[in-house]
Amino acid sequence: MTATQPHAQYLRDYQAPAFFIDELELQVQLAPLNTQVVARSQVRANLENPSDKLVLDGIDLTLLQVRINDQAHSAYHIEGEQLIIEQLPEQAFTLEITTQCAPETNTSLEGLYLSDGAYCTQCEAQGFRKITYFLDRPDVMASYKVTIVADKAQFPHLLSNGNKIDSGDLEGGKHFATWQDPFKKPSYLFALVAGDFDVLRDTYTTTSGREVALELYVDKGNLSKAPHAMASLKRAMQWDEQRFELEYDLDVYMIVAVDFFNMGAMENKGLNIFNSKCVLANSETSTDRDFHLIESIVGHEYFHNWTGNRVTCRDWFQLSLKEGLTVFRDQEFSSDLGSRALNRIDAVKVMRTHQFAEDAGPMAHPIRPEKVIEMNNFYTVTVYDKGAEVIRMLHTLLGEAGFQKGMKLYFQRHDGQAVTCDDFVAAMNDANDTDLSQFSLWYGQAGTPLVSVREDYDSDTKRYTLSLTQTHKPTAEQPHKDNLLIPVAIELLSQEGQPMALKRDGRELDKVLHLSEQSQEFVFEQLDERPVAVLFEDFSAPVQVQFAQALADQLHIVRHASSDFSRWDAQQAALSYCVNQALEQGVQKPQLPDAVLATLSELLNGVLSGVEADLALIAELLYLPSFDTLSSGYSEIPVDALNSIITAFETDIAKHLSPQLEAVVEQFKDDKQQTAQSAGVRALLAACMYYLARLDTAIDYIAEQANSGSMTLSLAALKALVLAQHQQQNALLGEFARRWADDVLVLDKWFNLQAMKQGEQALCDIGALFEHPHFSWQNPNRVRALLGPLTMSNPRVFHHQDGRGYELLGDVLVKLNEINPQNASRLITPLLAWRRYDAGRQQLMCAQLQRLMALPNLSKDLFEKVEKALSE
Ligand code: B3K
Ligand code: ZN
Repeated sequence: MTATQPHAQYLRDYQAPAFFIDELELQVQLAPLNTQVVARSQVRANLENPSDKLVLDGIDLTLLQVRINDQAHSAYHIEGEQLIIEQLPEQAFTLEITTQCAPETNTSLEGLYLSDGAYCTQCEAQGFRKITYFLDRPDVMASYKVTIVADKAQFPHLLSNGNKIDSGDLEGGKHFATWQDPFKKPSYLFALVAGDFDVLRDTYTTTSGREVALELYVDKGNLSKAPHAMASLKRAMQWDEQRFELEYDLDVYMIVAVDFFNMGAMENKGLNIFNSKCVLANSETSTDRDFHLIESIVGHEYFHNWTGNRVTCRDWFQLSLKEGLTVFRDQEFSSDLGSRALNRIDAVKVMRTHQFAEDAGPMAHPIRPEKVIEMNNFYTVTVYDKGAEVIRMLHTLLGEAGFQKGMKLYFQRHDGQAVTCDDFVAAMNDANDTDLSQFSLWYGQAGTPLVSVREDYDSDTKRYTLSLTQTHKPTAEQPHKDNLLIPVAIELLSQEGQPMALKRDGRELDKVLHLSEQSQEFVFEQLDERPVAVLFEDFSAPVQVQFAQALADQLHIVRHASSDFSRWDAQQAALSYCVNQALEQGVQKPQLPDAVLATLSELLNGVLSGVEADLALIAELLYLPSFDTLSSGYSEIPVDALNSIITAFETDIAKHLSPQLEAVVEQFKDDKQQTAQSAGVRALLAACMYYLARLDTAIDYIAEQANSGSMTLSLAALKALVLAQHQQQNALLGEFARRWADDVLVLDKWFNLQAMKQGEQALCDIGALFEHPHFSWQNPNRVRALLGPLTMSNPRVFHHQDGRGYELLGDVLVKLNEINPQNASRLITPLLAWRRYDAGRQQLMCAQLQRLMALPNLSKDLFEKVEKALSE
């Protein structure tokens, strides 16, 4: 934290380091308040960028000693967060630095800290500098040898990256372990863990015959919740071999689960550290979504071993090089193993709900940002999820074979290096002998492109013309934009619902149109009737689409599109259209058009008769777009009107479909299996309860599900009752809390449910939970469990015009600014969008931002966002 104005770093100022560190030996003597770290580095001057000073990064460290070539050295001084060493020997030398740090008081959960009695580390992006003074930047890659010393009884497991090469007992009940990592790595991939765990062990044999030991470390007593993550890891290893021909490269792969963790997980070489929420699962305590998420995150961290660790980033502006690509890989993993359509729906919801909003606010940035104050602020939906969409567009343009050729060349050229996004695109470009120069603009341009569509069918000539125009609104810090290369995948449906051939000049055309100019016309011939166009099939580009497609055509797509994703997408478009119509007409009692209700009814009849077999997909088709997704269509968000239209439409659905919803509930029973089919049944039952809870007709059934023994159904039932403000909600929530009082992860779910409460009393009830004996300001999962649902998906309570929701978030941020700035900075997001609300709300939200800005010790993390939000 800093009292002075933090300064920004710019991509354009990148310079190679003045020194390299080729080898690092760390000796770490663990103690809660005075852990001693001796760091012995082999330093080499970079002759291409010489300097007579070695400038190392370090934060919250007590410096005890500096030695050069085994002699005490005194020509150094500390300036802010840097140690500057002078009078250096020429070219190469050994530098030994002794420091102390205090893991016990490190509540930032960055660097070395204690999580419930276990030591662990988080170094990405710049946490290593809280462990020792170092060149803490990803283009400095060293081989690490690490010795850990700690009390043996308290910390029987001492872990670090690579292979254990030595261990033994020491005096005073202590012991040690020495680890060596054969691969050079940047400091952000360093990890150390010491604790008392239960271990689940397994092995995996790679295609080339290497046997890898797999070890999953969990808190004592949690072993029964580890097998799913282990099985997921083995599936990920196998999938990466089959689809990308990439094998694991060390003898051991370790995963440690800890309760105190800022994010989901971290891909440290050979020693992943995970938020326990992203590892632990069993069928009693976890939802189907938890199982799915764990598999995808275990996969994601594993896939980083190649895309991130073997080839890493030159500097942090290149973060999407590893994150966009690895998200793309984990999405493909989930899609190959499960339902491609559902995975695509999930990914697109994130884009439309969160990424488009980021693009529309003060934190808008390209997937390769140009200016950063606090790097932790850039682990964003833009860098990750839009980054993955950019990779997906490359995949769409080059095809699987071309994309894999590009990947091969990328590894061939850059294995063991720290490189840039341009290097990645160059490999894709060269391997395919193509020209990706216009495409590469996606890396540097912020904002969501808008594609406007006009269509024309001429029955005389049988020609159908699509006219597409791309426009790019200015975003924060980027007034001027270029035209991009936008892949537009299409399908044309006949009036019967059959796919029609795409032809011009008698030739069959590719289904992916390339929109590269500002406006282009695409003509299709030999069409005997007016086609219904499915555009941006599978969300082929991360854009917003403006297309006045008739409601009847949208519903035709819901019924007939070949892509299940596009069926859902058209349903969302139809519902958004209806919301917008109701808003424009300003009617007192908005009603869903009969045609929409008829389509939903038809879908449910299809389920009941067995025609619609993908129940999870139908469940998705039953929901309206979220409040945030709908908001993205308006420059000033009509909060109250949107809320009442959503309520009115949902009540319409409940009333009109109740006979079928009840019939579904009657016909489909949960068999408690962990299969996709059974999860589909549960997803559909959850959707039924969501609506039926409003009618009071199926309350006994719903109350029964709250205690059904399936966490998915239990949560869905409780959520339905909470949202409907049913009188039974408190009794059932109380029962749930008593039943799961000892399970931290399930208690988080209980906090989630509390934060979904509706009505005038809700905010008071939620505020009171900060005093709950199970609430902890230090545990990010707990803080987010309460704040996340309230601020992100409870707009009626959070955006209540009395401003108490904003004030509560302000109070939380003031507090977290001191305890855990990274967590604070993630929770502030809803306030940043203050300019998109009405004058009254603007004033109330802005007051909270100004309150933060006035804090004497505002963290860099919050400063960067608050300053942008206020000055935009
Ligand atoms: N690379 C980490 C995220 C680190 C976040 C630092 N604030 C997890 C991941 O994306 O795999
Ligand atoms: Zn990642």
